[in-house]
This record gives sequence, C-alpha cells and structure tokens, in this order.
Amino acid sequence: MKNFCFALLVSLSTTSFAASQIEIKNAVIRLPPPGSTTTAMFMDIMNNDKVERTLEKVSGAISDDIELHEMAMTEGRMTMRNVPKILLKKGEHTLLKPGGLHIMIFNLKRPLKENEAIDMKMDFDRQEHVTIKAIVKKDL
Ligand SMILES: [Cu+2]
Repeated sequence: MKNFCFALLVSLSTTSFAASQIEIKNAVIRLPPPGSTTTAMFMDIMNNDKVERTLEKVSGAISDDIELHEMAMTEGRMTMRNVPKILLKKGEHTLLKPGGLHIMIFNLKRPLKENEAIDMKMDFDRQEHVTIKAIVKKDL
C-alpha cells in the first residue's frame, strides 16, 4: 500500500508540473442583469512555456454556446467578434478583460449567483486541458 501511494503521488505531481506551464489567475464571470442569458468571462493567463501557446476552446455546464472573442474597430466603432483561438505569447501574461479579449457566454442554462464558483474547462493546444473555477462577480 505504501508503494502504491508513493506511485500515485509521483504521477500526480508529474501531471501538475505539465499543467503548470499555463497558469490561470483571477478568473471571473460577470453577473448578468436579471433576465439576461448573455455574459462574459475574464482572466489572466500566464504562459510559462518556452514556446507560444494557444487557447482553443472553453466549455462548461452553464452553457453550450461559449466563444472566444476579441474587440476590433469596424467602421470607426468598437465591435466584438469571434476568433478561432487566442494566442498566448511565451513568457507573457495575456489579459482577458472588459474592452479587450474575452470569453463570451451565450444562452446561460440557469441564472448565476454572485460569488458562486463555476467550473470551466479550458482547452489549449497540445491537447492540454485545464479545469478552473471562475467566480461570478458584479460590476466588472
Ligand atoms: Cu463578446
């Protein structure tokens, strides 16, 4: 039993080492106004890897309709649009924030509550998947 536990510990620490190349902090979801089923998620993604990485997909039980978005100038107006992936430069923080890159959540399946923690799955290149908890916050 002792050996088994040791082996388990080693394999767990290997997994967390591999996942730690991408570090996600301050993941938050904006509390939508009552009746609204659309919102956005923001966070700080640090790429500690020696190469450029990409965020490819975000999913979660709260919605089947989640997109990666960027803000862009179109005919003199700031608009948002869907992008296939978000580039994460090596050794840099990529900030997803209001008015910039963000994760758009449409068709929420249930109302969110302030300060609740929502499990979200982030899919990166090289088949790397990270599950995070995003906190629902008012006034983002
Ligand atoms: Cu958007």
